[in-house]
Amino acid sequence: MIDGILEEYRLKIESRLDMINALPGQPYDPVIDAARYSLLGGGKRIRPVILLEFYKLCGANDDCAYNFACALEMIHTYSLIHDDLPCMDNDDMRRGKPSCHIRYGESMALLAGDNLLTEAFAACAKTLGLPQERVLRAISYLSGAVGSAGMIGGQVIDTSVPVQNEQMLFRMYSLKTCALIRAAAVCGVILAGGDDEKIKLAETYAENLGLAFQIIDDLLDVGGTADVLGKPVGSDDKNGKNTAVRLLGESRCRALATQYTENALSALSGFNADTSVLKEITEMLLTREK
Ligand code: GRG
Repeated sequence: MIDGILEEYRLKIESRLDMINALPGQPYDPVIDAARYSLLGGGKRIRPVILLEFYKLCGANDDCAYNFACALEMIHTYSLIHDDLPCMDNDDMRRGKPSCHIRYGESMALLAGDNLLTEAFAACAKTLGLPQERVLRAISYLSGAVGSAGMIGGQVIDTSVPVQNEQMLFRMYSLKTCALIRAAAVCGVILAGGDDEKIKLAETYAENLGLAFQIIDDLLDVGGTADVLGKPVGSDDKNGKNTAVRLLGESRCRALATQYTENALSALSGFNADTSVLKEITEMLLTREK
Protein backbone atom coordinates (compact mmCIF):
# COMPACT_ATOMS: atom_id res chain seq x y z
CA MET A 1 0.00 0.00 0.00
CA ILE A 2 2.67 2.46 1.06
CA ASP A 3 4.63 2.04 -2.19
CA GLY A 4 1.58 3.07 -4.24
CA ILE A 5 0.93 6.11 -2.04
CA LEU A 6 4.56 7.23 -2.20
CA GLU A 7 4.62 6.75 -5.97
CA GLU A 8 1.50 8.91 -6.33
CA TYR A 9 3.11 11.60 -4.18
CA ARG A 10 6.37 11.34 -6.13
CA LEU A 11 4.68 11.91 -9.49
CA LYS A 12 2.75 14.92 -8.24
CA ILE A 13 5.75 16.45 -6.45
CA GLU A 14 8.02 15.95 -9.45
CA SER A 15 5.58 17.46 -11.92
CA ARG A 16 5.27 20.54 -9.65
CA LEU A 17 9.08 20.73 -9.26
CA ASP A 18 9.36 20.53 -13.03
CA MET A 19 6.96 23.47 -13.44
CA ILE A 20 8.56 25.65 -10.74
CA ASN A 21 12.01 25.12 -12.21
CA ALA A 22 11.19 25.30 -15.93
CA LEU A 23 13.88 26.59 -18.29
CA PRO A 24 12.80 30.11 -19.30
CA GLY A 25 14.90 30.33 -22.52
CA GLN A 26 17.40 32.88 -21.17
CA PRO A 27 21.20 33.18 -21.31
CA TYR A 28 21.24 32.06 -17.64
CA ASP A 29 19.51 28.75 -18.48
CA PRO A 30 22.67 26.71 -17.64
CA VAL A 31 22.19 27.39 -13.92
CA ILE A 32 18.59 26.17 -14.05
CA ASP A 33 19.64 23.19 -16.13
CA ALA A 34 22.22 22.25 -13.47
CA ALA A 35 19.63 22.62 -10.70
CA ARG A 36 17.10 20.51 -12.62
CA TYR A 37 19.75 17.82 -13.14
CA SER A 38 20.04 17.32 -9.38
CA LEU A 39 16.46 18.13 -8.43
CA LEU A 40 14.68 15.87 -10.91
CA GLY A 41 17.17 13.02 -10.85
CA GLY A 42 15.90 10.75 -8.08
CA GLY A 43 15.62 11.00 -4.31
CA LYS A 44 13.09 9.64 -1.84
CA ARG A 45 11.14 12.95 -1.53
CA ILE A 46 10.42 12.26 2.12
CA ARG A 47 10.49 15.90 3.26
CA PRO A 48 7.66 17.07 0.95
CA VAL A 49 5.68 13.92 1.73
CA ILE A 50 6.03 14.55 5.47
CA LEU A 51 4.81 18.14 5.05
CA LEU A 52 1.81 17.04 2.99
CA GLU A 53 0.91 14.26 5.41
CA PHE A 54 1.00 16.60 8.45
CA TYR A 55 -1.08 19.08 6.45
CA LYS A 56 -3.69 16.36 5.90
CA LEU A 57 -3.43 15.13 9.47
CA CYS A 58 -4.54 18.55 10.67
CA GLY A 59 -7.70 18.40 8.60
CA ALA A 60 -6.67 20.12 5.34
CA ASN A 61 -7.98 18.44 2.23
CA ASP A 62 -6.60 20.37 -0.76
CA ASP A 63 -3.44 20.88 -2.86
CA CYS A 64 -2.58 24.36 -1.53
CA ALA A 65 0.57 23.20 0.31
CA TYR A 66 2.30 21.65 -2.74
CA ASN A 67 4.45 24.67 -3.60
CA PHE A 68 5.67 24.81 0.00
CA ALA A 69 6.33 21.07 0.00
CA CYS A 70 8.36 21.38 -3.22
CA ALA A 71 10.36 24.21 -1.67
CA LEU A 72 11.61 21.76 0.98
CA GLU A 73 12.88 19.42 -1.72
CA MET A 74 14.61 22.36 -3.45
CA ILE A 75 16.34 23.33 -0.20
CA HIS A 76 17.29 19.70 0.45
CA THR A 77 18.74 19.40 -3.07
CA TYR A 78 20.72 22.63 -2.65
CA SER A 79 22.25 21.20 0.54
CA LEU A 80 23.22 17.97 -1.28
CA ILE A 81 24.80 19.85 -4.22
CA HIS A 82 26.87 22.04 -1.88
CA ASP A 83 27.71 19.15 0.44
CA ASP A 84 29.23 17.21 -2.50
CA LEU A 85 31.53 20.08 -3.55
CA PRO A 86 35.29 19.60 -3.23
CA CYS A 87 35.41 22.23 -0.45
CA MET A 88 32.94 20.14 1.61
CA ASP A 89 32.67 16.32 1.35
CA ASN A 90 34.11 16.10 -2.16
CA ASP A 91 31.82 13.30 -3.34
CA ASP A 92 31.61 12.46 -7.05
CA MET A 93 28.32 10.56 -7.08
CA ARG A 94 24.85 11.42 -5.82
CA ARG A 95 21.48 9.78 -6.42
CA GLY A 96 23.15 7.30 -8.76
CA LYS A 97 24.67 9.90 -11.09
CA PRO A 98 27.76 12.12 -11.22
CA SER A 99 27.39 14.92 -8.64
CA CYS A 100 26.30 18.30 -9.94
CA HIS A 101 29.83 19.77 -9.91
CA ILE A 102 31.22 16.77 -11.81
CA ARG A 103 28.61 17.23 -14.53
CA TYR A 104 28.45 21.05 -14.66
CA GLY A 105 31.64 22.30 -12.98
CA GLU A 106 32.12 23.77 -9.54
CA SER A 107 30.99 27.33 -10.12
CA MET A 108 27.77 26.29 -11.88
CA ALA A 109 27.02 23.76 -9.11
CA LEU A 110 27.57 26.42 -6.46
CA LEU A 111 25.23 28.80 -8.28
CA ALA A 112 22.66 26.05 -8.92
CA GLY A 113 22.52 25.41 -5.15
CA ASP A 114 22.26 29.14 -4.40
CA ASN A 115 19.49 29.46 -6.95
CA LEU A 116 17.51 26.51 -5.55
CA LEU A 117 17.63 28.03 -2.08
CA THR A 118 16.49 31.42 -3.35
CA GLU A 119 13.75 30.05 -5.60
CA ALA A 120 12.54 27.81 -2.77
CA PHE A 121 11.52 30.85 -0.75
CA ALA A 122 9.88 32.35 -3.84
CA ALA A 123 7.87 29.12 -4.19
CA CYS A 124 6.81 29.33 -0.51
CA ALA A 125 5.67 32.92 -1.04
CA LYS A 126 3.52 31.68 -3.93
CA THR A 127 1.44 29.47 -1.62
CA LEU A 128 -2.03 30.48 -2.75
CA GLY A 129 -5.41 29.83 -1.19
CA LEU A 130 -4.26 29.86 2.45
CA PRO A 131 -4.37 32.68 5.04
CA GLN A 132 -1.28 34.91 4.64
CA GLU A 133 -0.42 34.80 8.32
CA ARG A 134 -0.07 31.01 8.17
CA VAL A 135 2.19 31.24 5.12
CA LEU A 136 4.37 33.91 6.76
CA ARG A 137 4.63 31.92 9.98
CA ALA A 138 5.65 28.80 8.04
CA ILE A 139 8.25 30.74 6.00
CA SER A 140 9.65 32.17 9.22
CA TYR A 141 9.89 28.68 10.78
CA LEU A 142 11.53 27.28 7.65
CA SER A 143 14.14 30.04 7.38
CA GLY A 144 15.07 29.47 11.04
CA ALA A 145 15.44 25.75 10.38
CA VAL A 146 17.80 26.12 7.42
CA GLY A 147 19.91 29.05 8.66
CA SER A 148 22.75 29.24 11.17
CA ALA A 149 20.54 28.04 14.03
CA GLY A 150 19.57 25.02 11.91
CA MET A 151 20.98 23.14 8.94
CA ILE A 152 23.83 25.57 8.17
CA GLY A 153 24.85 25.57 11.84
CA GLY A 154 24.96 21.76 11.79
CA GLN A 155 27.11 21.78 8.68
CA VAL A 156 29.51 24.28 10.31
CA ILE A 157 29.92 21.98 13.32
CA ASP A 158 30.27 18.95 11.03
CA THR A 159 32.97 20.53 8.90
CA SER A 160 34.94 22.64 11.37
CA VAL A 161 34.35 21.75 15.02
CA PRO A 162 35.86 18.60 16.55
CA VAL A 163 32.95 16.38 17.58
CA GLN A 164 34.32 14.34 20.46
CA ASN A 165 31.34 13.15 22.42
CA GLU A 166 27.83 11.82 22.00
CA GLN A 167 26.20 15.02 23.22
CA MET A 168 27.98 17.18 20.63
CA LEU A 169 27.35 14.62 17.89
CA PHE A 170 23.60 14.57 18.52
CA ARG A 171 23.49 18.36 18.74
CA MET A 172 25.11 18.46 15.30
CA TYR A 173 22.63 15.87 13.93
CA SER A 174 19.72 17.79 15.39
CA LEU A 175 20.80 20.85 13.40
CA LYS A 176 22.19 19.30 10.22
CA THR A 177 19.59 16.60 9.62
CA CYS A 178 16.59 17.02 11.93
CA ALA A 179 16.01 20.75 11.40
CA LEU A 180 14.72 20.44 7.82
CA ILE A 181 12.64 17.37 8.66
CA ARG A 182 11.24 19.29 11.64
CA ALA A 183 10.37 22.17 9.34
CA ALA A 184 8.55 19.74 7.05
CA ALA A 185 6.32 18.41 9.83
CA VAL A 186 5.76 21.75 11.57
CA CYS A 187 5.09 23.76 8.38
CA GLY A 188 2.48 21.16 7.41
CA VAL A 189 0.73 21.79 10.73
CA ILE A 190 1.07 25.58 10.52
CA LEU A 191 -0.25 25.75 6.94
CA ALA A 192 -3.26 23.65 7.93
CA GLY A 193 -3.97 25.93 10.89
CA GLY A 194 -3.05 23.36 13.57
CA ASP A 195 -2.66 24.56 17.16
CA ASP A 196 0.46 24.76 19.36
CA GLU A 197 -0.12 21.32 20.83
CA LYS A 198 0.00 19.81 17.33
CA ILE A 199 3.11 21.84 16.49
CA LYS A 200 4.82 20.41 19.59
CA LEU A 201 3.86 16.84 18.62
CA ALA A 202 5.12 17.45 15.05
CA GLU A 203 8.44 18.74 16.44
CA THR A 204 8.85 15.73 18.71
CA TYR A 205 7.99 13.34 15.88
CA ALA A 206 10.41 14.93 13.42
CA GLU A 207 13.30 15.34 15.86
CA ASN A 208 13.16 11.64 16.69
CA LEU A 209 12.64 10.56 13.08
CA GLY A 210 15.56 12.77 12.02
CA LEU A 211 17.91 11.23 14.59
CA ALA A 212 16.92 7.70 13.56
CA PHE A 213 17.31 8.72 9.90
CA GLN A 214 20.83 10.10 10.42
CA ILE A 215 21.97 7.09 12.44
CA ILE A 216 20.75 4.80 9.64
CA ASP A 217 22.60 7.05 7.16
CA ASP A 218 25.80 6.52 9.19
CA LEU A 219 25.23 2.75 9.30
CA LEU A 220 24.66 2.68 5.52
CA ASP A 221 27.87 4.63 4.97
CA VAL A 222 29.66 1.70 6.63
CA GLY A 223 27.56 -1.32 5.64
CA GLY A 224 25.59 -0.22 2.57
CA THR A 225 26.50 -0.66 -1.09
CA ALA A 226 27.32 2.19 -3.44
CA ASP A 227 25.11 0.73 -6.20
CA VAL A 228 22.00 0.74 -4.03
CA LEU A 229 22.83 4.01 -2.25
CA GLY A 230 23.67 5.84 -5.48
CA LYS A 231 26.64 7.48 -3.74
CA PRO A 232 29.99 6.24 -2.48
CA VAL A 233 30.18 4.37 0.83
CA GLY A 234 32.94 5.23 3.32
CA SER A 235 32.53 8.95 2.68
CA ASP A 236 32.49 9.78 6.42
CA ASP A 237 35.68 7.82 6.96
CA LYS A 238 37.37 9.48 3.98
CA ASN A 239 36.60 12.87 5.49
CA GLY A 240 37.73 11.81 8.98
CA LYS A 241 34.29 12.46 10.45
CA ASN A 242 33.17 11.29 13.83
CA THR A 243 29.85 9.57 13.25
CA ALA A 244 27.45 7.70 15.50
CA VAL A 245 28.95 4.43 14.27
CA ARG A 246 32.47 5.53 15.14
CA LEU A 247 31.57 6.89 18.56
CA LEU A 248 29.02 4.31 19.66
CA GLY A 249 29.50 1.17 17.55
CA GLU A 250 27.06 -0.52 15.21
CA SER A 251 24.90 -2.43 17.68
CA ARG A 252 24.27 0.60 19.92
CA CYS A 253 23.46 2.59 16.78
CA ARG A 254 20.85 0.02 15.76
CA ALA A 255 19.31 0.08 19.24
CA LEU A 256 19.23 3.89 19.24
CA ALA A 257 17.68 4.08 15.77
CA THR A 258 14.94 1.70 16.94
CA GLN A 259 14.36 3.72 20.11
CA TYR A 260 14.13 7.05 18.22
CA THR A 261 11.73 5.45 15.73
CA GLU A 262 9.52 4.28 18.61
CA ASN A 263 9.58 7.79 20.11
CA ALA A 264 8.53 9.21 16.73
CA LEU A 265 5.66 6.71 16.46
CA SER A 266 4.46 7.51 19.94
CA ALA A 267 4.37 11.25 19.12
CA LEU A 268 2.13 10.37 16.14
CA SER A 269 -0.32 8.63 18.39
CA GLY A 270 -1.02 12.01 20.02
CA PHE A 271 -2.88 13.07 16.85
CA ASN A 272 -6.53 12.27 16.86
CA ALA A 273 -6.51 11.32 13.15
CA ASP A 274 -5.41 8.65 10.69
CA THR A 275 -1.61 8.52 10.92
CA SER A 276 -1.20 5.22 9.08
CA VAL A 277 0.79 6.64 6.13
CA LEU A 278 3.23 8.47 8.40
CA LYS A 279 3.58 5.36 10.56
CA GLU A 280 4.46 3.25 7.54
CA ILE A 281 6.97 5.84 6.27
CA THR A 282 8.57 6.03 9.71
CA GLU A 283 8.93 2.25 9.95
CA MET A 284 10.15 1.97 6.36
CA LEU A 285 12.91 4.53 6.97
CA LEU A 286 14.27 2.40 9.81
CA THR A 287 14.84 -0.55 7.49
CA ARG A 288 15.80 1.40 4.37
CA GLU A 289 18.78 0.39 2.26
CA LYS A 290 19.23 3.77 0.54
C1 GRG B 1 24.05 23.62 3.54
C2 GRG B 1 26.05 22.56 2.42
C3 GRG B 1 24.94 22.48 3.35
C4 GRG B 1 24.79 21.33 4.01
C5 GRG B 1 23.82 21.10 5.06
C6 GRG B 1 22.01 18.51 4.74
C7 GRG B 1 23.47 18.68 4.76
C8 GRG B 1 23.99 19.72 5.65
C9 GRG B 1 24.31 17.95 4.03
C10 GRG B 1 23.88 16.91 3.09
C11 GRG B 1 24.51 15.57 3.37
C12 GRG B 1 23.96 14.80 4.51
C13 GRG B 1 24.55 13.47 4.82
C14 GRG B 1 22.99 15.26 5.23
C15 GRG B 1 22.35 14.58 6.34
C16 GRG B 1 20.95 14.35 6.00
C17 GRG B 1 20.81 13.25 5.01
C18 GRG B 1 20.96 11.86 5.52
C19 GRG B 1 20.56 13.54 3.74
C20 GRG B 1 20.21 12.57 2.70
O1 GRG B 1 18.80 12.66 2.59
P1 GRG B 1 17.93 11.59 1.81
O2 GRG B 1 18.36 10.22 2.23
O3 GRG B 1 18.40 11.82 0.32
O4 GRG B 1 16.51 11.94 1.98
P2 GRG B 1 17.58 11.61 -1.03
O5 GRG B 1 18.62 11.52 -2.11
O6 GRG B 1 16.75 10.36 -0.91
O7 GRG B 1 16.73 12.83 -1.19
